[in-house]
Amino acid sequence: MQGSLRNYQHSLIRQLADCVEEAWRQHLDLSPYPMPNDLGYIEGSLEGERLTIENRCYQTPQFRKLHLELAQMGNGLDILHCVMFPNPEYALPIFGADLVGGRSGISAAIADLSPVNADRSLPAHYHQVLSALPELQFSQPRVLPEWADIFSEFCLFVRPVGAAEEAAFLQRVREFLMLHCQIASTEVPLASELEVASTIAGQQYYCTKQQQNDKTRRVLEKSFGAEWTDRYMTTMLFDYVT
Ligand code: 18B
Repeated sequence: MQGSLRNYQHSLIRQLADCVEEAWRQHLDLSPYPMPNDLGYIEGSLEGERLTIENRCYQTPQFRKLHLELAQMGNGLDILHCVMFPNPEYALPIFGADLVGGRSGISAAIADLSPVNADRSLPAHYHQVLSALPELQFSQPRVLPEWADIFSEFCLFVRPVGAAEEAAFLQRVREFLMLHCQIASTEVPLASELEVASTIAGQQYYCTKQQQNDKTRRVLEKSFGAEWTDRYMTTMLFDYVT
């Protein structure tokens, strides 16, 4: 995986992108994910703001789609977006992360292992390990918007201030990823169709909520227009099995 947009992005974005790919390569059996040709590298500049997007996607037996996206607007706004969509035959939560920032620092750093089962609680093993991690203190915690009822009690949402908080965020996301990849790689498929239907419904709920993020929508619309953005958010960022 050669160098890319990340070499020109905020250092926390570069480090998190490297960390995600390292976890995937180390623990998972990656195959290419059939991505529409025209979505690997995208540039748009409808209203004058040039937005460059780089997508990488893989699949594994346990994951329908592993998606890492890096984006940069002009030279000012850097974004990392990552979602690990489980194959719905496995009762796994959804790992998701979003980093948004630029020159003056990262304004939003979000990471979670989000439950998708019927009672929207994490599987016991996840809960046990995550509860045992030391609680982190950030000087600028952020408040989730109304649509964001999909996240777990372990969700991190902060504006990291300074090198120590950036490192703490990165380390916690590394812990999420290691736990998740380790559990996922030994997970066996669900036996009942009813249970599979329930994870499908949970993933669908997660995606429809994420599609309501107007901050994401607005950034994409400025460079690509409303129609393209709607299609991109529903087919590339947050698509689901029905
Ligand atoms: N997102 N983010 O991925 N978003 O994709 N993101 C923002 O400082 C993009 C995810 C999440 O406060 C902001 O306020 C673009 C995933 C939440 O109302 C901008 C892309 C998760 C918020 C963008 C992208 C996720 C948020 C505002 C495509 C979680 C707070 C930054 C490349 C797992 C929303 C700021 C709020 C914020 C933009 C969460 C500009 C364009 C996977 C909760």
